[in-house]
Amino acid sequence: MHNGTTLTQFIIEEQRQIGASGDFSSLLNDIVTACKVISNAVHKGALIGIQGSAGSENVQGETQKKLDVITNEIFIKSNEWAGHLAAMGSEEMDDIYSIPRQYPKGKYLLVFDPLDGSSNIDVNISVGTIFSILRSPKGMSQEPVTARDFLQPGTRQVCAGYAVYGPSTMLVLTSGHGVNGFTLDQNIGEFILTHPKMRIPEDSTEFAINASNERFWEAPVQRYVDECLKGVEGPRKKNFNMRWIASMVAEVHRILIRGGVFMYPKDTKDPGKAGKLRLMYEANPMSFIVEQAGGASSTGRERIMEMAPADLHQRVPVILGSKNEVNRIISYHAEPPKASEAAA
Ligand code: AHM
Ligand code: MG
Repeated sequence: MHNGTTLTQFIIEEQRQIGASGDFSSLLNDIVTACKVISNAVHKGALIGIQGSAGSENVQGETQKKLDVITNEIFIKSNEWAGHLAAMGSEEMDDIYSIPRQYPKGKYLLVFDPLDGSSNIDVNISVGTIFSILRSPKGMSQEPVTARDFLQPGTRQVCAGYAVYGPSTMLVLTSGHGVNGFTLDQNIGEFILTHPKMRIPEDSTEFAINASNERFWEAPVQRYVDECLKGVEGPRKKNFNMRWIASMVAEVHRILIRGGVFMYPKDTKDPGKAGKLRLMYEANPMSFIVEQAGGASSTGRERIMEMAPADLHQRVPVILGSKNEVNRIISYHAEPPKASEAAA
């Protein structure tokens, strides 16, 4: 029998400390329920015939997996009814989802990626859910919410979290008072606080990047990775290790546990795209968590959480993780380009 703090207990106690209304706790509870339902579906996998492609594309022009569509639906159904939200935005929906008329409207906005890293589902590698809660600028008024209401910098997030569906299911959360991790006890259906006050080590010798894009990277990222690869013989005078799971949630989770740097930087692969990852429901929530755990998060040129979003589905370069490594990469971006690079 477990004897730890349940997530429900943790949320209610935190709410008492900050004197918040029960609305926020209750919203978080619905999000947690959605993550449990998704965890159950993901773990059943091929047994319930939900792997493979859905035969459709999302707003990014990416092929949707059946589970992308199903998990998006799970998130909507869990969160639309209780009266805490005014609208939702998702990686899987072109437009925002306004709360239907039959339900009361609330004061929060929810943005999410219901199943990040979904290219990993069919090969049975960890995937996750990422979410971010914002206040609706319309407050409790009955005025209709628009996509523009979502375009707030990451510094305004009320709460951010992710669930990682790995060997165990974990939920990691911040509401601006540090980061806490909970593990799902499948037998009792409750998340238990197993990783209180998570901290990212400031130094690290592990980096994560999709090296197949190397020829498209900018000079500062080329330089950083090159110096890591040179190991003890290079300017860093130490050996580095590399990981690439292609599942941002798993990658960020590893960094929260043992440090490291994760990069999906700006590249020239597709000049129309500033990066691969999405600001509102991937980069911002992960940046909030990483910063709250003592890490740093940047595009290389600016703090991600201070960016003024222009679009719900905006893409952004992401460099996050152990503070001293991220700061080093930022400093490389700040150096004037060499004459040969400037001419290129
Ligand atoms: P998705 O939201 O379509 O799953 O894409 C995001 C994922 C991240 O989890 C991961 O870091 C990245 O895409 C991997 O990209 P790549 O396949 O280029 O390595
Ligand atoms: Mg995603």
